[in-house]
Amino acid sequence: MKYTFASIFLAAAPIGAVAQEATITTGLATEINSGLFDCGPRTRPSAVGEIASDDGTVWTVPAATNYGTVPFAADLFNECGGDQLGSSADIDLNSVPLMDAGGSETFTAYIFADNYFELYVNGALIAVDEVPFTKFNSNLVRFTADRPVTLAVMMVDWEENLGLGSEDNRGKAFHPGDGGLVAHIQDANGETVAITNDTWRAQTFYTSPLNDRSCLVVDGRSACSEEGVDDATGYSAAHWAVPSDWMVPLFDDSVWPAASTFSNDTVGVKNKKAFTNFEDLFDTPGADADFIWSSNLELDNLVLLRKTFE
Ligand SMILES: [Ca+2]
Ligand SMILES: [Ca+2]
Ligand SMILES: [Ca+2]
Ligand SMILES: [Ca+2]
Repeated sequence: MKYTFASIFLAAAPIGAVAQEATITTGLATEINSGLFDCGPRTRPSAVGEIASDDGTVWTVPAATNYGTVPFAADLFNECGGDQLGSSADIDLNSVPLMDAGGSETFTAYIFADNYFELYVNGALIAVDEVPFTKFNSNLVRFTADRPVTLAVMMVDWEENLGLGSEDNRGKAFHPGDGGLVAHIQDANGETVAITNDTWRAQTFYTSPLNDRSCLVVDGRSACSEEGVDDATGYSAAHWAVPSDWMVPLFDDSVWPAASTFSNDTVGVKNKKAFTNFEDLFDTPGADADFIWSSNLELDNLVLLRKTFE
């Protein structure tokens, strides 16, 4: 079954609406990489899989990434053998590599991503997240660029059950995980130039698990269950092709929905030092960055986000 532009147009608010056909896969993907990164015991493997949809297209899940091909973002807090700063007062900006996005003004981005991000600035991929799944980490990226600056972030809510957007959690083998990105970008004087909020654009490219294929678009709200179950191997997923130029400044994101915002409590970061050690950056008075995502924090797992600031 395909969800065409027409069916999406008729629905008031499908999950992460895209004006493009989705293709559907069912069941578990085949593992092609047992883990991009190993953080040791009691962490989830950042495995990668492949699965073919009904039309024969092969999809990489949870996403095709550039992991290992570009530098990792510097650590704010990384319990997988990296730096674990106690607070923003411990940041030494001069020790952070300066990435070149083609300009001369210097900026710093502070990022907490659930679970994995790749950061493009003015079309250039300048850093990726070293820890694709768990433990939860946070990062900073320094870069040079000229204004206007277009930030484009690929976000992946990683998964344990490849192709089925779920993990063993809360007593269920197939429990949908949630996503979320919070970021605060400052200029060389420490002045805020951008924070994550509803002025960003957010588009979904992979939605799973779908307990029933027909639940994807229903009467303004998804009817897809977000409950964990013991066996979801018969569940499905929707995939949309990522435009090759989605990260360049001139890409037309005007048809993408505005990002949805979520509270710290909804995303569940109060017990995560990668967030709480830097609340002055992520909950700055007067520049309080929101967690952002598509409209569905649980079921949308590959979400592309864009924002241009002057
Ligand atoms: Ca991460
Ligand atoms: Ca999810
Ligand atoms: Ca997650
Ligand atoms: Ca905040």
